Amino acid sequence: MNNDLFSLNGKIAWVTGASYGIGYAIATALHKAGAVIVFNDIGQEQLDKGLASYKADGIKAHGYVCDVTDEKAVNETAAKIEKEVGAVDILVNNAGIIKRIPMTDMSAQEFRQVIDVDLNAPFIVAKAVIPSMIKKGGGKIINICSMMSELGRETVSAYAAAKGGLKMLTKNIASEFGQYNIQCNGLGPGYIETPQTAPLREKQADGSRHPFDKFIIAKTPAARWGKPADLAGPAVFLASGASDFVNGHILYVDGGILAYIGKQP
Ligand code: NAP
Ligand code: GCO
Repeated sequence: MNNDLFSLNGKIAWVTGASYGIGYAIATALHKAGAVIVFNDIGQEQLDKGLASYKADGIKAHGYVCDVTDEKAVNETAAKIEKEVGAVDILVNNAGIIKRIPMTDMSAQEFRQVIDVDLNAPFIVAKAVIPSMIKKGGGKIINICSMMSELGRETVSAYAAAKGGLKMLTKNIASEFGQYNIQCNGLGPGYIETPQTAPLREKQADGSRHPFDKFIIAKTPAARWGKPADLAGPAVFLASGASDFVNGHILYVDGGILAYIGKQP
């Protein structure tokens, strides 16, 4: 097997919202495959924490304060990255939020906030880097989707609508820009141990597992929550030449949860 197939040497990767969590794990994996890492965060304090983490892990990351929902700020950041680091070869639209609120209790403003970060922002950031990707002769866009791109559940209406839309935005970018050698695919993590899912794993007062924690364990063939590192290989695959003929695909990294009816209680 030609190992260069998965090499990212000489590539510049921008991972949005990657001070920690899934974005940090993906950025670390892309670095190990040879990419130069660029990331952003919404605030300077969190960005500095992220820079310190990358440094501690031996990674010289380039960090920028940027709210991905702010089109002007995104365009300015993309221009700064191109000037200071180089044109982006790999974009990972990772930044995301969730609000777990019963739909009839959720305000339209709260719904719009989730759609803004989880769907509008991937559009904005992709739009900012596609022209330079075309100039360079191609590029890779990886949108971090979710099992909620396929399934719903109580309290996550805005998130599921956003991630379902992100699945179709992924397919549309693939359709519109495949002719320029741009591959746009999705990564669909299952339930992963990060700050975003911490409330679903909180120990109960008696020290027992959270009911949702037990539910996910029973629904997952792997019988465990995913770790951010479980996304490393799939991310490198979709960022590398190994996936040059993979386009518009959502690669689920979920331990088999989408394939499984669940263990009998
Ligand atoms: P997380 O721990 O909540 O981290 C989210 C990151 O996005 C943080 O660094 C956050 O920065 C950043 N962010 C949020 N809004 C932003 C904005 N407007 N501009 C710039 N950065 C922003 O989430 P995670 O679990 O790592 O998830 C990362 C991605 O994977 C998300 O898209 C999420 O929907 C998706 N996902 C997660 C799971 C899971 O089980 N964890 C499963 C499937 C998909 P601040 O800390 O400064 O707010
Ligand atoms: C939730 C969880 C999920 C995960 C992930 C699953 O509240 O159901 O946060 O949405 O974050 O998206 O793939």
